[in-house]
Amino acid sequence: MYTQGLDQKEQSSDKRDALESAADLEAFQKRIDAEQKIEAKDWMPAAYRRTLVRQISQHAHSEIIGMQPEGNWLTRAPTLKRKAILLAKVQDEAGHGLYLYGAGETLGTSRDEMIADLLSGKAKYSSIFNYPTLTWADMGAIGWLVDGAAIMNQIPLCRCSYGPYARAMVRICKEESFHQRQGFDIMRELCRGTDEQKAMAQDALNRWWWPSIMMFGPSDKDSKHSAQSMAWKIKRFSNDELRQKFIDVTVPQADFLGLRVPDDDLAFDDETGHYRFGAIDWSELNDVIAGNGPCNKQRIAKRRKAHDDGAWVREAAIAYGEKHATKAAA
Ligand code: FAQ
Repeated sequence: MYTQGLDQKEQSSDKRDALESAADLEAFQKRIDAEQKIEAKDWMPAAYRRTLVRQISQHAHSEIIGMQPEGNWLTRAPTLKRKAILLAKVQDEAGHGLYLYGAGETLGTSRDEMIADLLSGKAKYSSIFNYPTLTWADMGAIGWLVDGAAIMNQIPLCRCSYGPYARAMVRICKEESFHQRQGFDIMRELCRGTDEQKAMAQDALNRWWWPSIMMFGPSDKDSKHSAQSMAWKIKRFSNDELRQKFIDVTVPQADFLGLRVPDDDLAFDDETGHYRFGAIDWSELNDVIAGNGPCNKQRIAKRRKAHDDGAWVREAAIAYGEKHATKAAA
């Protein structure tokens, strides 16, 4: 359905880069600067296409791998209502993965290729999903902080220059907003509960705070893709700008809950109107991205097994398609 760009894949990316004329590149940038949406069949620089396939596929992989930490609690949710809400949320993440693979396919890379890159370890997914979910309060912290960070990053993506990605993000953001609220609601209930429940909420905040602010990616000075992605209006804000917005919005929410953000240097700066915060341990982010986080191996092993276990479904779908194609041809 979405593979109309596949015909543009025949030449190698180097050849395509070399064939691009200065006039084509200039005309393309003019369209971007005029806020015109780029659509699947439009001409685009090969590097723009590669950047989008990289980002959209990594985004899709994050949604799919991101089902695991919360999926771990589906059978242990404290009430039937909480279980139903969590189940709906985890299913939404699967849907997000599918819309995003669909958006990626419009650029001429098939879903099978994108998934192969995830399973081989070539493609990344968000660092945040390599941390364990130890208590029920982690379901609250993930919804509140991880979905909260995801929304902060993804609302500007609704204005991304590439039409199919921008449009996919609209529905995703609406669903992420529900996810964030259900997480905050879990935290609020725990914080109004017994001392033990409040301590559980605090412990979850302690463990998820720093990984959540690392989700926004390396600092601007180390972000190799930001300058070009912002010039192409794929990214509308830099990693540091979004991180700061998230901190500014989230610290008052922690205050409302009566929880302490685990950062001794956190302080509101009256002059700038923003929170100042402590040094981020970039070595932790680099380690997790390099595959050495607490759960990287477990997450990818589980994904590979799920993929292998689903082989019969893909085979059956192909056989069914072939049967109908033969009938139609006859
Ligand atoms: N983890 O030059 P930059 C969600 C990589 S969805 C792992 O700054 P860029 C919903 C980056 O890929 C969460 N790798 O890169 C949910 C690049 O490596 P590469 C996912 C990271 O692309 C909630 C290198 O570092 N959201 O949470 C990370 O300009 C709950 C250099 O970095 C998206 O994917 C990281 N945190 O900016 C689901 C949003 N950060 O590719 C379930 C779309 C950076 O050269 C449960 N993506 N890297 O090998 C983006 O906005 C951007 O791609 C950034 C990175 C901001 C993530």
